[in-house]
Amino acid sequence: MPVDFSGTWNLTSNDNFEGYMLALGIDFATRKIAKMLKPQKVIKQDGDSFSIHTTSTFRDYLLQFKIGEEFEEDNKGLDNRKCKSLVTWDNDKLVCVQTGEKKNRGWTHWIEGDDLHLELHCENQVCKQIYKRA
Ligand code: ECB
Repeated sequence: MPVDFSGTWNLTSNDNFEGYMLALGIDFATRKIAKMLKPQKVIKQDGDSFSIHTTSTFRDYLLQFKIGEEFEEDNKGLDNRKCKSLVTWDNDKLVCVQTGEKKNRGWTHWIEGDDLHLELHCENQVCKQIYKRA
């Protein structure tokens, strides 16, 4: 049985979000607002189907996918670039590769103790986030 990421999770730490946003070319004004946010993730996991809803007071982002099935992701409200995304299991880690204009783009989720971890990477930048159960 794979890990169950289902639940509601609140951001408690956000290391180098600025560097990640800079790598994505997010403008100064948007970065200034975005780095103040404490987003919440609502994750629904049903077999190989996932829904990850990231919400905040500024913008929301909904991602739905199936493990092993590549899909077009539009990153609407984020950097608005389209990419081809593929999510797979690496042992108990959920790994997404986002192929497109930006090199080395993707993210990894895993659970450590009661915490949800997320590493977001783009080009040479890595943002490390930790979420606690709501
Ligand atoms: C949606 C809440 C954050 C809104 C930030 C607004 C503007 C910043 C623009 C671009 C920065 C890039 C990403 C923002 C960070 C989080 C959004 C979702 C990151 C992501 O890919 O999460 C994955 C893994 O949980 C599921 O989509």
